[in-house]
Amino acid sequence: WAAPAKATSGDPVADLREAILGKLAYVIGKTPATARERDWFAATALALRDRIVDACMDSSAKAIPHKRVYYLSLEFLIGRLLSDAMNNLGLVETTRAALKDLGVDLGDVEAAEPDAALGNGGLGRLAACFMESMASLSIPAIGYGIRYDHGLFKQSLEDGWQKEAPETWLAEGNPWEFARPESTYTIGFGGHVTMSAISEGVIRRHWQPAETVLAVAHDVPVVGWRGKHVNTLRLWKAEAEAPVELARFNGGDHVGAVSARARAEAISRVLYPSDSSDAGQELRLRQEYFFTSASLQDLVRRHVTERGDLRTLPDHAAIQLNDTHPAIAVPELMRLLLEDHGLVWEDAWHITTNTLGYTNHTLLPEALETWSVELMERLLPRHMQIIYLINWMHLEEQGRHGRADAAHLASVSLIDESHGKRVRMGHLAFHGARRVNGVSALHTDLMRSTVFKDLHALDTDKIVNKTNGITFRRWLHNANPDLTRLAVEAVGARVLDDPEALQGLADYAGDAGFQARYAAVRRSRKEALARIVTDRTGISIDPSALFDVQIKRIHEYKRQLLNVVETVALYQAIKADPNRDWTPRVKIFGGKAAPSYVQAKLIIKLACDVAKVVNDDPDVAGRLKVVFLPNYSVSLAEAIIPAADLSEQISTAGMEASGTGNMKLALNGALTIGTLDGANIEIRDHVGAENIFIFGLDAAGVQARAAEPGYPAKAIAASPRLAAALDLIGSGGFSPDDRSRFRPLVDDLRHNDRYLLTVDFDDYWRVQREVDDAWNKPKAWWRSAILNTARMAWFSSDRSMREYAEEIWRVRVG
Ligand code: DL6
Repeated sequence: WAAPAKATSGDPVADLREAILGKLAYVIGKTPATARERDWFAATALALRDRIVDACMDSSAKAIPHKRVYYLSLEFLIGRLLSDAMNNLGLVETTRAALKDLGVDLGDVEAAEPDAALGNGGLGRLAACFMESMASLSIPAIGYGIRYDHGLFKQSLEDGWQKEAPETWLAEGNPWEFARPESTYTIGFGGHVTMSAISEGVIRRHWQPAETVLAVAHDVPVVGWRGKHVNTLRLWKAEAEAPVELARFNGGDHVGAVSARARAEAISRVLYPSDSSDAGQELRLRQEYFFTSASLQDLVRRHVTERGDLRTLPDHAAIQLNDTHPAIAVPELMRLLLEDHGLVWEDAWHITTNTLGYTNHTLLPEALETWSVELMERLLPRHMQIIYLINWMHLEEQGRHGRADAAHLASVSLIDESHGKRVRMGHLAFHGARRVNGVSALHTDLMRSTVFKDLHALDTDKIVNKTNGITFRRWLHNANPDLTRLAVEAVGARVLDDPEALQGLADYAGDAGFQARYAAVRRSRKEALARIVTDRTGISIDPSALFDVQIKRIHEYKRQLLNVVETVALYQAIKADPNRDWTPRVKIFGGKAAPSYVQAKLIIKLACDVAKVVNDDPDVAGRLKVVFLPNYSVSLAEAIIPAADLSEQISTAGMEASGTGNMKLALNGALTIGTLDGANIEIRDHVGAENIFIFGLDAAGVQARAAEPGYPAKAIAASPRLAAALDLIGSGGFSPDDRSRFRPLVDDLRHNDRYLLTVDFDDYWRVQREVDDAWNKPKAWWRSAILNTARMAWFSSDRSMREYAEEIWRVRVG
């Protein structure tokens, strides 16, 4: 099948202009005179979507792919899609010209697109980058997730306190998606399990759910670079089987008549706003099972239609579990194979364990998902039986290998019995997968030596490392077109197709003329960001100051507090010696705190209170400013990253699995100040130790120091600078209206300090002053910045995807 032929004038701009006008009139029902920017956006998106469909029809007209990747993720933080689509179709300038003909500015149209914030942070954004890269590499793939009505909450700051409001990206529809009601699956919950004997000694079990919900597919096409290949992001919307209980309605119970519908639809209503686990919340488990079951039913049906025999599933499907959120896939795939398709246990287990892969994204104990057996038995009784059986066989196997000691069995068991019985979803995913991967070299090593130590010992080939990556199409080409143009002029257009070509920029790193042009690009991005900052916060900042940026979720282990305390110490130092030659800095923060995360919200408030005092103090004017930009999002990141001079990656070593913001900032030429954590280590190895500022304890040092009793008190006693900063914060120096407001933060640092902020503080201060000195040597600074851009090619998500394809999925690229 091919797309219907369209009449073309031979003039691409005129064709697109007419297509946009047609959509505006016949789909949106507006004239150019009455159209708002949002209408122009929808018309433009629809016109471009047609081009994507053309490309898609071309690619799906090809033979059924030998093997597909199914990427299951509870989060896809895709952001805006218009610039991706235009760029990958090679239509940026055509679209700009077509809209210009109509008196419309492309920038305004792009700004009218709501961010699809279907994710919290790193994990969700990684999934979005991977989808784009798979399409660009022509890896046949379907991403499966949830079509949340409301993505990540909108953050506002009221007097520095984070307030949350619902996000409404679907309020005016989504022009990118196709509803596919024909792909609807029934998802069960609760109920009981019945048994029937099918022959002597063979018993079949059947789940009889008490409640069912429909999962309805909505497809968003994902077009790859140069429009060569289109994949699908299939998002499930929850619907009730009956939209209204008529008998109840007719009986006068008008609200009760739609209560089942409300309960069903609640599943895809809101994204959980925590980037660590929401264990214990029943709705979360319902979300996880809902999208996992729908996705598995869909891919099993596709396989049966295309190939007939389910035994060949591992040859034609690779299912990747993005963290443990879809880990229920292990018993669900078993259930589908056993119950719906009549396979025997051994075959079903062979298929399952040769089809699934599992990516771990965190080792923080509080973020490792577990579900109480009681809840699982109530919500998913058949799955709990299957998990018990898998576990029984797994533990029996240990016995056969002479490892039946209680400590070993407790460590490898899928059930944690230390605080009531809970299913360890990480262990379940690990045991059910053929390959398990970490997301940076350090993180993978720590997986092997800590959380999964004993499971790893059972099969030392299972854990592999796949360091994260980012798509350069979005994070360089789209976010920083001026820098991209400069790169193309310097080393040729092949940089657009092959990130490795960026290496060629190294030849220009010391070239004064090139440095000036590189610096001019940065300057223009900083001016643009300064306008955004003034618009959104009323604070004016000087683009010639060093822009020091920390943008990410607010979390204690990411140590925004370390940065704020250092800011306070710097403020004190400037006030004590105002005539010194201080390096002008603007500290820029952005990020959301989980709504229930009290300490994180207090850290935001502290940053805002410090900003108020510092920015109003004439003694530090021109030397230090502090900004907390509200409502951090993918599109705000696209504006901040090209404007950053310094990238703060200062997590406690061993705690940040990888990071991907660190990669985006370094690619755009910000120098990193960071700890030896996550992918920072690999970034240092690539950009060179002389082009990055490393400080603090490494992961082994953290472990050792954390075991020393009283380490925070010792560190504070040894650092008058840190002590003074903490005294000022703790005594209300930034909160005259409530002098004890920040006592909980300071007391925690003094007595607990789980994230070793006090221990790393002095080294952080020292290296920050090295940064000051380096900034004052522009020739060397720009050389380092250019070398960062030149040497980040390895962090392309195309590289990550190639590695997954070859070593985990065993699927052909291209
Ligand atoms: O792997 C993507 C991303 C890493 O870069 C971050 O280091 C890590 O914190 C993040 N994890 C999450 C939530 N984790 N869980 N579960 O976003 O993953």
